[in-house]
Amino acid sequence: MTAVITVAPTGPIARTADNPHLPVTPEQIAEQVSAAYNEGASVAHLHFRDENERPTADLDIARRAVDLIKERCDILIQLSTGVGLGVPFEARAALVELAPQMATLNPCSMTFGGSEFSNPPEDVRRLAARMQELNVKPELEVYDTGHLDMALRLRDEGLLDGPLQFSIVLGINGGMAATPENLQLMASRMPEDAIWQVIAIGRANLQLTAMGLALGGNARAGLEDCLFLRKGELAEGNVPLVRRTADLARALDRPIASVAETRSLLNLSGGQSN
Ligand code: KMH
Ligand code: ZN
Repeated sequence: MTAVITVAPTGPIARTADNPHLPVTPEQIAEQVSAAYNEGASVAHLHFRDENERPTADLDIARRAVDLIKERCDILIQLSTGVGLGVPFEARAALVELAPQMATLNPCSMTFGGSEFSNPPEDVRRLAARMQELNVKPELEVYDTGHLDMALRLRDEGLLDGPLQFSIVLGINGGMAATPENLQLMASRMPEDAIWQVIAIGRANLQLTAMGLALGGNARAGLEDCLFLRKGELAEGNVPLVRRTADLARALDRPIASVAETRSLLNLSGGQSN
């Protein structure tokens, strides 16, 4: 079975002071995404930054980054509607109007480190319905068992179409801890036809990514989730992280999914970006 590799180059939290190789401008993001594509990534999970490196839902910045990526490669675009803590929900939701192939959908509010990640139920329902109208495939970010139940409820209400695509996020303070037991539990609760990957934040990133691949999940790699290649060694950009993940998948007998294979696996048909 092939493995889909998603590159998450930037995220909302780290700054270049934490890792000087973090891409923050549209040009830097496009460069690192296309380099990651050459290493096997078929999906790019994107957050954007303003001129002060703050997370932004600015549509011009987003459009510019996506255009620059498309000039370089045909990687599938997944926009984060999480954007960044403190960015108003309506601004975050507006990103799906760019009609990417995919976008994240965070089903529940939660404590997120020292802040609050706000996803009120009626806003989430409205965003899910809009994504359905625009044929933007949701990637459901679940940080706890109850988030999975909420996603299944949205499916039962007709707001999500199968196959459902999940990210099991482990290691956020306020969500499930990054432990093998928690991953095993969540993987065992995935619907039969679901497509899923592990997002393990921080130190357990490599081990839980390997475990996810061994259990049949897909994999995500990039500086959004982990700034280090190994203890004490900052990753020199996204490429070393994606390359290692691709090597890991192949070692586990999971050939890397091409863009065409990923499209077919996810049943992608929509989005202007197609
Ligand atoms: N870092 C948080 C704001 C998403 O991309 O949709 C959660 C997040 C989820 O990044
Ligand atoms: Zn993200």
